[in-house]
Amino acid sequence: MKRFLIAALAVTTLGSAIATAHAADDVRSRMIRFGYGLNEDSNQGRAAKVLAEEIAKASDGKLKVRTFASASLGSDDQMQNALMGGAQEMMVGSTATLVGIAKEMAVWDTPFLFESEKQADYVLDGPVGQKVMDALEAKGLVGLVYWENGFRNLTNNVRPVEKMEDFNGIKLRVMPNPVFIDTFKQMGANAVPLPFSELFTALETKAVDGQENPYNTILSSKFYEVQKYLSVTNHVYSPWIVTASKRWWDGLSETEQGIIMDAAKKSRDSEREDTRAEAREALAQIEKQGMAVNKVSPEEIQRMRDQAKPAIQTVVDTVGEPLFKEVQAEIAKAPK
Ligand code: 2Q2
Repeated sequence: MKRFLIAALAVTTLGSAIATAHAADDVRSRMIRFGYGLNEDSNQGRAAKVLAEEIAKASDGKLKVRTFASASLGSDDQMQNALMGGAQEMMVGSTATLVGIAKEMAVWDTPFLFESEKQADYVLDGPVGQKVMDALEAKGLVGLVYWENGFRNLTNNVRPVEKMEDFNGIKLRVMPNPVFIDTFKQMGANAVPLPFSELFTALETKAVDGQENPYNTILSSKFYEVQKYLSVTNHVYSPWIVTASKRWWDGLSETEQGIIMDAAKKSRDSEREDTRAEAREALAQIEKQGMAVNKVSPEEIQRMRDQAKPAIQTVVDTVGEPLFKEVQAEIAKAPK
């Protein structure tokens, strides 16, 4: 009996030793460089920290994420190229800056596409959101999850934008993307494409008069220091997307990929919660910082929607009618 117990114990110990060795083999010590454009003290920075912590926790510290804020590894475009070439492992950035790489991404730039965050979550996390993400693979990128950047609003130094004509002559920085350029040209603005990393300086030196971004970014990037008017338009919902270098990703074990994917989903859920909580408080804070805020009337928003229609056609021409329609069908099914 005693001998049997010892034998059984030995087998169990040996078994778990083998299991441990196997798991250890599956997760190697790795350093993951994760870059992003906003500063550390932003919704993007906080979520990057969550992602790094979750990955460390699930890998017993073997997968170490080093985060690089404020575009210190480069602008969105530069980082995307580094990922494709395998010189950087991961990043988060705007889907809008990926359009030159995967044209399907332009579908998210459709002006006034989503009406609520709930609708956006449903479509982005559903099959069509996945399909758009999958278009990155052939280009050397792996899309993991969408985070929320949010509904975009307008700031400038010339005048409060209360009606469409107020856009006239405003030099407006837009994301380097054909749909954004087109949308604001339609409005009558002088649309100037610039990477986000150059935006604060461009506003400060008056190279441009204005820009458009969610409340969270206007606050965390301190645009209130260099901008006078904020006009509430909610003209488009911007997602962020967490991506990995496919070259690097393909060399990971399934266990490692699973750990990173699970952590990415956790970061997505907490990032959206954090972003929405911050957005609810942000406008009051922006006003406190001295910006003059005006809400554009529903009638004027409707005029802007009508005026933006040619830009919607640009989206359809870019992504193809089938994908555009698929997105519309998902929106129709989505909760409001
Ligand atoms: O205006 C922009 O470019 C921003 O909305 C984005 O947040 C920006 O591109 C970030 O992705 C920077 O990492």
